[in-house]
Amino acid sequence: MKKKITLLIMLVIIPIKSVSSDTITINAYDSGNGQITIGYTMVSGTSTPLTFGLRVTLSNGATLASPSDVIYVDSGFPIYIDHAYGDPGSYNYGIGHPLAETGMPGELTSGASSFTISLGSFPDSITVQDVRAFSAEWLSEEAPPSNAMDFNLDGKVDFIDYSMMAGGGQVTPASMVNLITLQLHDGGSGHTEATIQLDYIRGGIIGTNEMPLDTNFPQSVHVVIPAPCNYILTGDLDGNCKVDIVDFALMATNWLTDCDAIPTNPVCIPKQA
Ligand SMILES: [Ca+2]
Ligand SMILES: [Ca+2]
Repeated sequence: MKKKITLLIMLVIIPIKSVSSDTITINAYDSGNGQITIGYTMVSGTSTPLTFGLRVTLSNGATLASPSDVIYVDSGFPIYIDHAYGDPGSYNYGIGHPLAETGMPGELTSGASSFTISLGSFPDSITVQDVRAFSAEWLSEEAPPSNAMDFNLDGKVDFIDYSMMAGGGQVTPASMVNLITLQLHDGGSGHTEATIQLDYIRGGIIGTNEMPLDTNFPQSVHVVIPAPCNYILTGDLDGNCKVDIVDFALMATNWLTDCDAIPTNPVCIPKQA
C-alpha cells in the first residue's frame, strides 16, 4: 500500500488533461428471451475502459425483477463499488454486485425500471484491503486535501479517483461483445425501449488514461420480452417454457455455491417469509 500511495502522489502532481480525445462506443442489443446485452468498442484513442457507470431506464413498465437477473458479467470487470458502500468491511473482492439503485449508493435489492450498472477492473496489485480502504470513502465530499482518497483533489471521492488508484498499466480489451447481459421482465406490452446514459455520480466511463471517455450517449435499444411461461417445468431456470443451454449456464454460474456456508454471497437471496 505504501508503494501505491507514492505512485498516487505522483499521479496527482502530474498535470491532467481537461478533455479526453479517446472515444468508446457502447453496443447494446436485444439478445433474445427478453435479454439485453451490452458491449463496447473503442473507436479512437489509445486507452481502454477501466470503469463503467451506466444508467439504464426501461419504458413500458419493464423491470429487472431481482439482482439474479444479471445473466453474465465479463470476469475482467469484477469490482462493484456500490456493494462496498454500506459496509466496506463486508466487501468481497470479485463477489459484489454490478447493479445499483439509480441516484443513491448501494446494491439493487428489488425490481426496478431504472438502475445503474456499476463495474470496473483492477490490476492484480490492488488488494482487498486497498479496495476496502477506498470504499470506506466512496462518494465522500471534503475540502481537499483532507481526504487521502481524493487523489485528483476535486473535493469528492468518485470513479475518477477509483481509476487513478487502478491505473498504472492496467490493460482491458479494446472491444467486448458481451460486457454484461441482463434478463428483463415484461411490464405488459411485450417490449421495452432500454435507454442507456452515463451515470455521472459513478463517474461515467473512465479509461486507462484516467480520464472520462467520450461516448455515444444517450442511446436506446428495443427489446422484445416474451410472455411469461404458464407451466411449471423443472430445470427451466429463466422461466421461458424451455429447458436449454441458457438454463444450464445459469446453473453453472452458481455451481458449488453454498449459501449455508457463506450466506453473505450476493447470489444467496433469502426466501420470502
Ligand atoms: Ca476526486
Ligand atoms: Ca429456460
